[in-house]
Amino acid sequence: MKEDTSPVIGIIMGSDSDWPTMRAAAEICREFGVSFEARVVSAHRTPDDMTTYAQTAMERGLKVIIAGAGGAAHLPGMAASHTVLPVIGVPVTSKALNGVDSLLSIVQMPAGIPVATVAIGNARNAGLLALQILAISDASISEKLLAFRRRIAAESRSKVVTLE
Ligand code: RP5
Repeated sequence: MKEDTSPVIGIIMGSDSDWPTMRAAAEICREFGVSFEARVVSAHRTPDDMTTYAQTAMERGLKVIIAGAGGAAHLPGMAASHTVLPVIGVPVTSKALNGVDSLLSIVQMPAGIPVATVAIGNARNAGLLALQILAISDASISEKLLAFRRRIAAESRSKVVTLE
């Protein structure tokens, strides 16, 4: 997926193996016409890069960071420790424990350093939450979110269940 210029949403992940999950966050940003960047930044394999990424994110113009990782998923929390930008964590499904390890690694942050954690594998919701944060000060994103909600409400109302 081609990176956008002047990104306002930063999507980072511990490995390229997280991309099949994390691309849903990028896709919803693109659907809404909001610029993003997507990078592999590992808390364990490239810790200095992770630190630099988070420490310079705000001055580069990012408004929200979405961070996904699996297993010993320290990336979202460590990124959050280096910035006051909101960080949304995406627990990626792991081979050994189906992502429960990722979820617990991300959600159990100590007091003072929050990470907004979405459900295991739900990068689309992470993208939507990032857009909702931006919508606080961007009426055009807010209007698109309201239209999106109307659409999913209509889809939900159109569902029919029957007892055969
Ligand atoms: C984590 O380890 C990554 O976020 C990924 O979910 C997991 C496995 O990484 P790879 O071994 O596939 O690179 O750091």
